[in-house]
Amino acid sequence: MKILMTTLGLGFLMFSVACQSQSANRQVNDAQLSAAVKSKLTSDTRLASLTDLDVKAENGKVSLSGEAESEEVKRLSEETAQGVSGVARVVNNLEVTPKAETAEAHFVDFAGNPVGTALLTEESGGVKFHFKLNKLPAGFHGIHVHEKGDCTKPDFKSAGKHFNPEARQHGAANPKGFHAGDLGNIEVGSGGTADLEVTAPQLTLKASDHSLIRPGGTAIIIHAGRDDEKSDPSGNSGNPIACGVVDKAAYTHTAIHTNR
Ligand SMILES: [Cu+2]
Repeated sequence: MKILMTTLGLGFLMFSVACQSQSANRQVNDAQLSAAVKSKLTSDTRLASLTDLDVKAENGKVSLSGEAESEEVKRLSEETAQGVSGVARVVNNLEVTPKAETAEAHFVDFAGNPVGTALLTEESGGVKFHFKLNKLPAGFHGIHVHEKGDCTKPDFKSAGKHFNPEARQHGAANPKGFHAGDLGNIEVGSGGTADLEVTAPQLTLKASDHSLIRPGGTAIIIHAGRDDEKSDPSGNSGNPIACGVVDKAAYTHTAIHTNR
């Protein structure tokens, strides 16, 4: 009887040791598998827009969470994870959060010194411009989108006329107005800086004859004086003092906070 008990006890001990090492192995395998899947997903350029990606693995079952830019990216992520050796099943918890259409402009003055940025975001009511400007003369300045993406120094005449796809006259106060590219005035403070938002209802960043993203591009010009918002063609706003080409480069947070 005693021998039987001992044998049973020993057997149980061996069984539990085996179980423990099996579960330790499984944990190692799970960690390796999730790392392998994560590395595969993050190295795939088609999935570059995945953010906050988290991969968990449990006995060959792999769960993906984070944010995907589109349904297509979500589907491709699942397919890619499924292709990793050792993956039995993929639970796709990726959330689809479309990125806004954005563009940016980096302003320079007549000497080429950087004087601030504009971040452009497509919204339901038009294009929102967030200006962060510095080293400009205090006071009001007319500001417009011009029809060519060319800021050749020092006078910026290369940017052409106001962007005006509807062939209207200048200014919101003009009965025949206004140019789609008329952005009114910005006020620069005594320190030479401005931080403000303007929304232009007739502009878009999407494909359209009102799009700022067009062959030859567009530019934003800041003028020396105040725009009276009625005198054609430029509101008597004086010479251009700063210019920035509208660029649909990927928006980065650092871009708007550091003046490149
Ligand atoms: Cu102008």
